[in-house]
Amino acid sequence: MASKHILIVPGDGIGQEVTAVGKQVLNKIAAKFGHTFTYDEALIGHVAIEATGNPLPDESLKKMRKSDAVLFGAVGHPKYDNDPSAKVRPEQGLLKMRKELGLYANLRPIKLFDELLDASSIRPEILKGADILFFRELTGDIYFGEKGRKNDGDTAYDIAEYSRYEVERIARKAFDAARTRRKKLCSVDKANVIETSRLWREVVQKVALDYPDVEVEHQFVDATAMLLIKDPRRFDVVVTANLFGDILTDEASQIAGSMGMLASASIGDGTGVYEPIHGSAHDITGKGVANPLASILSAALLLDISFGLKAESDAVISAVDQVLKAGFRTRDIANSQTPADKILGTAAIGEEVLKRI
Ligand code: GGG
Repeated sequence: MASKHILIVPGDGIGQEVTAVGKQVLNKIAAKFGHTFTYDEALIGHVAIEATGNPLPDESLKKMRKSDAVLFGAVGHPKYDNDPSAKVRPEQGLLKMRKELGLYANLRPIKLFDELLDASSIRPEILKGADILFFRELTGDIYFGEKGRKNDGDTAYDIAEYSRYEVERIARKAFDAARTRRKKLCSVDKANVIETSRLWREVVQKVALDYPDVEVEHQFVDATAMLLIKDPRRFDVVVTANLFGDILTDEASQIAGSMGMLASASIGDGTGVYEPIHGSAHDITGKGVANPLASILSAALLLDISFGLKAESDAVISAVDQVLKAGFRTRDIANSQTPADKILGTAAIGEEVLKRI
């Protein structure tokens, strides 16, 4: 029987709605399997700025460090998107959390549930069986390098930086994962143009020597963007830099039918953070229609990776599968054939998952 302390960090917009459902799922797992999960909450993002002026208050960081795992929602607010001169922004909280907790590896499984073959705009015969595990490097690259303005503000710059050490540690995580899957690894870069990508490729080639059982290919990011749509089943484990991973996994979410289906795990030196890959989606906030399945699947990753509770994690994934098999959908994964009474809101589809755990 496990006794664990989980920090719930809903953040902004639909983060609040979907994380509430993720927490219900964790509660149900604790009750069913006899574990004791205790909870606390912390602020991040726009809600933290409103309350304290800081997108990641020290108190939140302290609570994260003391927890066994964090279930996180999303950050963002349209008011900052339309104000490029804003000095304090919700996303700064997200980046600081990743840096301070040493969360250098972001795992993003792109798994298509068979029942959602018709939710994707990609042809089913190309898609069926697609199953990719992305490793997005999370604490380096252009996101964390020096940035600023010069020439009286008329020129802007963001510096991309990677050290050998940073590339090697994410590469090793990805190779280790490839060994447990189809033993295929694709490293994505832009080594024909970018210096950090040349170092990236050099380091991955060196690490590959320690994994002779893993088949390695190197692809440019632009070619990868095309191949994900043309032939997604050719990929097994994909490892890439922060910016490329951010963009490619949003694209790859269409393989799984919707951004609302993609969970992620951010791991590294300390407490792991689990979150849907989607953002705060203010256009649907408060309407009760957000898809909570990515948060539920993030809770499944939390149980497996941070707590080692594989059977419990599988029970969550199986419950999601059964809900989809029963024909239930949220708006984002429904199509013109979905009966109206099968299209559920956030809380109702959460209830269907809970019933099947
Ligand atoms: N749950 C993911 C989230 O809140 N995304 C918003 C965002 O700012 N993402 C940028 C990033 O992931 O680097």
